This record gives sequence, structure tokens and C-alpha cells, in this order.
Amino acid sequence: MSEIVLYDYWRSSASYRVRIGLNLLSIAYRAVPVNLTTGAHRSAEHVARNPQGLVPVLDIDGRRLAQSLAILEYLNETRPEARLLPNEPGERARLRTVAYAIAMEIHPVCNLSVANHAAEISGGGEEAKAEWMRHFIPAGLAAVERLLDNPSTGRFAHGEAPGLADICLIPQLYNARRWGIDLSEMPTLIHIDAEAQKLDAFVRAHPDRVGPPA
Ligand SMILES: N[C@@H](CCC(=O)N[C@@H](CS)C(=O)NCC(=O)O)C(=O)O
Repeated sequence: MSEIVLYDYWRSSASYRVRIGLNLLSIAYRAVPVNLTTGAHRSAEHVARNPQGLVPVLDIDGRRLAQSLAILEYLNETRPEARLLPNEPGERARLRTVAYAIAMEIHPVCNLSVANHAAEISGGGEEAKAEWMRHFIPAGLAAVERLLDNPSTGRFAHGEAPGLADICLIPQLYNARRWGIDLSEMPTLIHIDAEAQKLDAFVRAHPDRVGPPA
């Protein structure tokens, strides 16, 4: 079997998602850091891996995959033991709604390259960037809190075991805290975060555990 290699960056939310997914499925991998702060993701070497110049990229099963949700769905579909989404179609759609609300709505708007550009063209510098984050992240997460107000939500977004929605949520909460966003009005999100932090798969994927590139 070919070696599984994850090209990632410690503070990248999308990479953090894939680290959690791999850990939950007990898939061992070698991490290769791509330093976003030095522009390594725009190097010819990395653009050859992913024409978008983004992390994560995963080499697995003789394939090279990008886009965290595509990677997670691939793992879910190819590993028989994987239960990242429930079987019932309505519940699957509900959990995908939560995952997409984070990964396709909050995250792209608050990607550092987007926020940096907004700060640059507004001339507002670091304060404009922080204001941008404080504008978009709480509104997005407040909607996720309401989406999770559902009888099927338990310790996690779907019952007692973590899945795709939680994998997207936990890195977004880490990111929100980095920007000093007040989550106190979001008890369900705080509760799920606390439950996730009890699990080794989430603890080992945490940016503080991974640390910056040497
Ligand atoms: N939708 C992509 C997002 C990937 C992404 O935006 N990655 C960020 C780090 S979280 C990145 O590589 N940023 C570099 C840049 O924006 O130049 C995914 O889910 O994989």
C-alpha cells in the first residue's frame, strides 16, 4: 500500500478538518507542512500538487486529492468502517447543510487571503482585517447554532458520535477564538466543542499539537 501523505499547515482550518477525519478513521499518515506564511503554497512544487495553490492535499490509494470536503467524502466512501455521515438521506442532508454552511460560506469569506485583500483595498490595515472577521464569523456561526437546534443533535451534531459537521465545526471555532469572537450566545457549539476536545482524534489534530513548521 502506498504511503499516505498530507500536505497541510498547522493553522489551516481545511487541513485541520482532514487531520481530524484521518485520526477518527485511525488512518496513519505522514504530514508535510506547506508554510503559508512564506508563500510555499504558491511555489511551483505545491501548485503542481494542487493548481489552486491551497492546502490540504492528500496522497492516498495512489491518488492525489484536494478540497477537504472531497477528501473527507472519499474517506467516508472508501473505508467500510467510516460513519462520517448518517445513512438516512434527510439526516445526511441536514449534516451536509451544517458542514457546507461552515466550509462553503464562513470559511471562504474569512480566508486570510480574502481578509488581507479587503484590508489592503480599504486601506484599513490590521484593524480592518479584524473587523472583517468580527463581521462575518459570528453571523455565520450564529446561523450554525440555529441549524443545530434539532432533536437529532446530541453530544455531537448527529447523536453521540462525531461526523462531517463536527469535523468542520471544531476548526471554525478554533479560528473564531483566534479572532477573539464571543461564543457565549452559542451554547450548542460550545457543548459540541467540549465533547470533541475529549476525543484523542480531535486533540491530536489541534493546531497547538501540530505546531508551526520547523
Ligand atoms: N475549500 C478548500 C479551502 C482550502 C483553503 O482555503 N486553504 C487555505 C488554508 S485554510 C489556504 O491554502 N490558503 C492559502 C491562500 O489563501 O493563499 C478546502 O476545503 O480544502
